Amino acid sequence: MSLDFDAIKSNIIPHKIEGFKYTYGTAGFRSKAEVLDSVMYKVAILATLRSKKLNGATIGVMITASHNPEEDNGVKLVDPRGEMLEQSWEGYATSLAVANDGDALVQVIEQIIAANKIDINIPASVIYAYDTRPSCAELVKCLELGLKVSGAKAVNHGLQTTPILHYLVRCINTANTSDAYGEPTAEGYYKKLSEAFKTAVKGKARLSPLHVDCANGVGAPKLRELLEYMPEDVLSVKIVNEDINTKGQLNKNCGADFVKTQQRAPPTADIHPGDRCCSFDGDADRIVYYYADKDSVFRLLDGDKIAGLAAMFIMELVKDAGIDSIKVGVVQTAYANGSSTHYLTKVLNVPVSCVPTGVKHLHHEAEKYDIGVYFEANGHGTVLFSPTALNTIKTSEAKTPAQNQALMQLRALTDLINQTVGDAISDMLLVETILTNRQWSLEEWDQAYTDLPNRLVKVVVADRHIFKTTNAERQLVEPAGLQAEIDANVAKYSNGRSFVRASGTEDAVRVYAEAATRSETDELAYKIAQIVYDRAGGVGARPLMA
Ligand code: G16
Repeated sequence: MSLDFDAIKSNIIPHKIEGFKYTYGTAGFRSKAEVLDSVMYKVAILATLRSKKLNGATIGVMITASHNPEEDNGVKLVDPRGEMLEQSWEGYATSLAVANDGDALVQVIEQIIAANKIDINIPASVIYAYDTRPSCAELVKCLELGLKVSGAKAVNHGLQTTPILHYLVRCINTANTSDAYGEPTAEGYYKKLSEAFKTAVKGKARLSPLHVDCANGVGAPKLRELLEYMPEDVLSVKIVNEDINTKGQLNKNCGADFVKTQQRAPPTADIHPGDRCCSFDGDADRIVYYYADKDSVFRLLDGDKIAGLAAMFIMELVKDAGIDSIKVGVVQTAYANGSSTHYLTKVLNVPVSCVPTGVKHLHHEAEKYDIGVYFEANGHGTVLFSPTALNTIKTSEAKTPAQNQALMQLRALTDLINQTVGDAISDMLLVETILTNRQWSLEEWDQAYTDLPNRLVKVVVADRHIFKTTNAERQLVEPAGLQAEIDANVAKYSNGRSFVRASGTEDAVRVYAEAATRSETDELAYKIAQIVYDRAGGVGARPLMA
């Protein structure tokens, strides 16, 4: 169906606030929900164009602001294989969002069509879903208007976690091919993951109950649905923070981002030594684990620890299965704790790459390995199996019962792990698989290495876009001279490391620091935060150590 430019023009939803800076960043568009109506309309048109460009393949649209507070919202596009939108199209998203009248909008659309030689007569297919934010209802209507005027065949998948939407997109686009990913329904997802989990832990004693903090978000109802497919004697889960109906509760003093940045358990979680706990974020694409040690001290097992655990287990399975030709690699970002990188490179002897923040960067780098384990320290990540690795795992014939067992488990892992994007539910099942096989407590898992103390500080500045980085965000290029000042301060601390980057999801600059001791780390983090505040137009209160 061709494009009705008159309808697109006359239905345009204008910006509510003039001069607002719209950018398709780390995780799509993200800001206060009230300024996003116009963006939804245009994202719908972009999804339609993207589908037409890719011969009518189904494109996904997810309305969520993930870990952000409830008043925020956002939207991101999902490409046909379930990955994030191809980077070269992000600029189009921004150009469309900025266009604020019908003529300007049509002009941008025509430019996109010409630059990509899009045949506008190809029918477009788009699916969409949303999280539990109260603002979703109105934003969905704006998206639907955009889909209607651009003539896409659209299917509403309702309330879903971000990773389930990614799964659905891949399933739809691979249906009836040799690469078919699964049944394109949430039930299909639950069945696939639960069956794989049962196989992967077969014959092993179930662990103690896992306490799952769902951030009062969409992860709660979705995890409940998954558990209907999982007998209690295989996995025992106690859900906390599942209030999705009370206004203001989403991500409030709970969830993976709270636990990681505050380095403490949610106040609502009554944890005792020996309890096994984890937290999802608001759209269930991140997970971190934690426990209280015998002295009731909080201990965090973040994305770095999950990457180490997964790499260790998978490398052993590959070896035990006798398929050592398959090479495992790990991808991290600058936020990875120095101790984790040391553990991976020196103890596990696994190659490690460092890329800028944002799962799209990690995902692409992980594709370069036969088996690529990627995790951001914040708990966002997954494991990718290359077509060669999948084929080897599928077709290798075991010569011994031990090889057979390892191959069977690897096969289960390829179904258990969401290959499209980081997924809290799937990652939780991966960690539970490994711990169940080892019969490990969280304390035993934590023995792999000791994190260097670290601190993340948020600094609000007049314009965060003036911060430009290089070397996988480990160094600042602009504002000029700032990096030299950071370096001079870092040099005063043993094991000191610090970097500064603009957030892609919040209007703030992030300062990360680590050092040999907790007090030195905090001192360094706040010193750098104050330098940023003083030199780059700090707004509000100057950062001060609590
Ligand atoms: C998003 C991205 C992540 C990134 C995080 C923080 O997560 O998908 O890859 O690590 O934002 O980004 P920033 O520091 O730039 O704000 P989520 O879970 O919010 O979608």
